[in-house]
Amino acid sequence: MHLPILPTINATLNALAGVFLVLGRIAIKNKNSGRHKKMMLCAFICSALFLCAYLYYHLTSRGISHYQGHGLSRVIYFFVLGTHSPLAVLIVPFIIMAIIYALKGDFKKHTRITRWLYPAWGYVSLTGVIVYLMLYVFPVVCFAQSGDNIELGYQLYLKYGCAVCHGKEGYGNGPAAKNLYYLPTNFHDLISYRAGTSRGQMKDVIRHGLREEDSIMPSFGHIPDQEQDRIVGFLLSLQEHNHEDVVVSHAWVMAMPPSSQTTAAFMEIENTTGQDTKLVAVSSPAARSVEMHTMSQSAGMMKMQRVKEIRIPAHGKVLLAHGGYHLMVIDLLKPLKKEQTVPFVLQFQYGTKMNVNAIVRDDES
Ligand code: HEC
Ligand SMILES: [Cu+2]
Repeated sequence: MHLPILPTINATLNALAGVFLVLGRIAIKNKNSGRHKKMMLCAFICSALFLCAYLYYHLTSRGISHYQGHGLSRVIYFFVLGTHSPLAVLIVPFIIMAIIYALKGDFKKHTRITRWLYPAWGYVSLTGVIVYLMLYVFPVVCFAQSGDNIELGYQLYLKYGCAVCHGKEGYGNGPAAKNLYYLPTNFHDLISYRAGTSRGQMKDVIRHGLREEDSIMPSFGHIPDQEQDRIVGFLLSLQEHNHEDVVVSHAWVMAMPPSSQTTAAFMEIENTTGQDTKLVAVSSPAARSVEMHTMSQSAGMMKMQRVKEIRIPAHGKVLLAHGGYHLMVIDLLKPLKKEQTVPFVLQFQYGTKMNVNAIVRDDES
């Protein structure tokens, strides 16, 4: 969960101020005025720091944070914020007055102020925390896209027939595409969008179709709202995968005597995104087929075994190397020469493809 640092500090200061206020209140109820003084001083410092940080944040950050919720929660948010901010400023002179009277020993006047200052200050601290939770924490928790949701979005994409035009992998090359005057959008290619690439813009297209007279993109307003969101989540993931997020390095092919028609290829695959991905297929124009293999031990012997996919975890790296995962290059069309490069096409989940050139060299291990 990525939360902005300054608002997080502000919320913490508010929460601390609230705790000190309560402790200070308990102390004075128990007639422990020394402790009361310390606690109220701490509350004052927390609130003063908060006010400075709050002003600093709002003077320096360009955009104002907009609340993302709808309906009742939006009303609550604006009520809470609408009372929190003015009250936070309003109580400052009264806090200072209360402190001055306390220092002078004029406790009659001190309590006259604190009788209502206490709940007001408490309200400001509490609502400071609530505003923060509504603005930064709940949206992240409630709207975060998990890997499962994207998979689900893909299922819905197939279910509602988007693939007929846009293709199974979102490249805009479905079976119906060739009969259309306008090519369906290739979701991997940001330039091919006409209405826009953001979540809201795509949802608008799904709901209303493309509102241009020559458009063929139909309206899918009958799809339930939540399912539209899921589909858009999937489409967004295709855009993300376009941004060089999987990095392949050190690709090489084992040099073999000319008589051998089979060899193996190795490489390092790094996933720099926050989302797991899978290598689902590999091909090469230099061979009839390329299979993904792993080594496993059975009855004390190492054995090769074909696998359907290789998972590359989020922010993780998978090494295709001796004794582990590797690519079997089967039925070479021509014998390979040393130092020659062999092109491979790696295909990842949801159709992201990647070209990799591997160099032919001797086995060094
Ligand atoms: C009948 C074919 C067809 C089907 C089915 C179809 N689309 Fe489209 N879609 C298109 C075409 C064609 C475009 C390109 C826009 C244009 O020029 O009309 C497009 C464009 C889009 C765009 C991008 C709009 C832009 O900014 O350019 C989105 C998003 C989209 N489609 C989503 C979907 C989703 C989601 C589904 C399934 C629920 C779907 N489409 C089903 C034909 C189709
Ligand atoms: Cu093998």
